[in-house]
Amino acid sequence: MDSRTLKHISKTMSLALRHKPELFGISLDENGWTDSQILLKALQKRLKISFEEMETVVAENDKQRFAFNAEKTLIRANQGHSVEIDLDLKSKIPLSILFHGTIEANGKSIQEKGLLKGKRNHVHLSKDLETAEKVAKRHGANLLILKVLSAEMQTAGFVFFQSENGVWLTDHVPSRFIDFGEKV
Ligand code: HQG
Repeated sequence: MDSRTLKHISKTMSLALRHKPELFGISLDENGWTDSQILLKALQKRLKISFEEMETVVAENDKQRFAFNAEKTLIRANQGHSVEIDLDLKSKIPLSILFHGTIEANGKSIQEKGLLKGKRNHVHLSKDLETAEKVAKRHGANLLILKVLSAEMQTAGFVFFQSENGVWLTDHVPSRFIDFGEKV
C-alpha cells in the first residue's frame, strides 16, 4: 500500500476511533475498543479497504496509533482521543526532561496558563526533540519547542502516563515547569 493511501486510511480511522465514532455509526466501549468487523464495514462506506489492509495500517502505522486485541476481534486507538474513554493507563515515572512541540503564536498563552489539554484527554509530550518538532510542524512554520521539567513535576506530585505507542501524557503542565529557552 502506498504511503498516501496509508495516511488517508489512518486519518479516517483516527476520526472514527478517537474523535467522532458517531459519524461512522459505531460506538466505543469504556476503554476505547470497538468491534473490528463493524469498524471495517463502517470504513468501507467511505474507503475501499479490506480487513488485510486494515491489518497493514495497524502494523505499519508510523506512530503505532492503533492496536488490535490478541484475537483481532477488537480495535482501538492507542492515544489522542477527544472522546471520554479510559485507556487504563498505568502511571509511570517520566524521563527527566520531556519536550512539547508547538508554534510561537501559542507561546504567550502557554507562559500564562501552562500547557493545557484542550479538547484532548491529556497534554501530549514527546520523548525527544525530533518528535516534538514533528508534532509542532502540524501547527505551522514558526516552531516553539519547549522543555518540560518532568522530573521536577513528578517530585511535586504530578502524574505521568505513557501510551502504548510511547507518547508521554499528563493532565496539565504549569508554566513554572517549562523551559521556554529553546527556539528552532
Ligand atoms: C497548544 C499528534 C495556547 C499546544 C501528535 C498544541 C501528538 C496551547 C495545541 C498529538 C496551550 C493543541 C497531540 C495554551 C497547549 N495556550 N495553546 N495554554 N496549551 N496549547 O493537536 O500536542 O499524529 O491537540 O501546544 O503527535 O500538538 O494525532 O495537541 O499546539 O502526540 O497521532 O494547543 O497529536 O499525534 O494541539 O498533538 P493538539 P498536540 P497524532
